[in-house]
Amino acid sequence: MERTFILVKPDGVQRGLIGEVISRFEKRGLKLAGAKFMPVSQELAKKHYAIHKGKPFYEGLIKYITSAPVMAMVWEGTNAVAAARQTMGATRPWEAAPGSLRHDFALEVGRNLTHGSDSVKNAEAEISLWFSPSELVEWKRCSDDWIFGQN
Ligand code: IDP
Ligand code: MG
Repeated sequence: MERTFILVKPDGVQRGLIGEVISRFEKRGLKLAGAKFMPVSQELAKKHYAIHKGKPFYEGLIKYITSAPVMAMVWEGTNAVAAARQTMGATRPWEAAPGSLRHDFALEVGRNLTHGSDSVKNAEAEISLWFSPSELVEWKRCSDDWIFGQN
């Protein structure tokens, strides 16, 4: 089953929105495969955001993501990458669809609450950057067939 990597960024943690973010993904039907609450080192932040190196917002982004703990998570489900991005909303909160997390809880692009992988390939790379295999849980959820079932 497809997996994606999600972060509740420092602003979400500081604002007490970890539960809200988890709740949205749970209610959507995505299934939790791993989670840890942790500080982010400079080294990890730079690896995670390597693709943005050189962009005008890069230094500020590293400062932001290392400024307080984050909730790092792996969620799985049908089209997990795209579904999670949709639940998060567009990068710029003022362009995010009503009902999405970034629409409902953010105003600034530099304080946009969550990170979510943007492709299956990047999801795999980010999951292995942030989690060791033993930290990921495979489990049978009693609602799996009611959410992932095919007719
Ligand atoms: P994403 O988080 O929706 O995938 P990316 O384009 O990958 O968006 O950018 C990574 C993060 O960098 C964004 O979530 C946001 O926090 C920050 N960011 C992106 N563009 C800007 C900008 O123009 N100004 C300030 N921060 C930005
Ligand atoms: Mg991105």
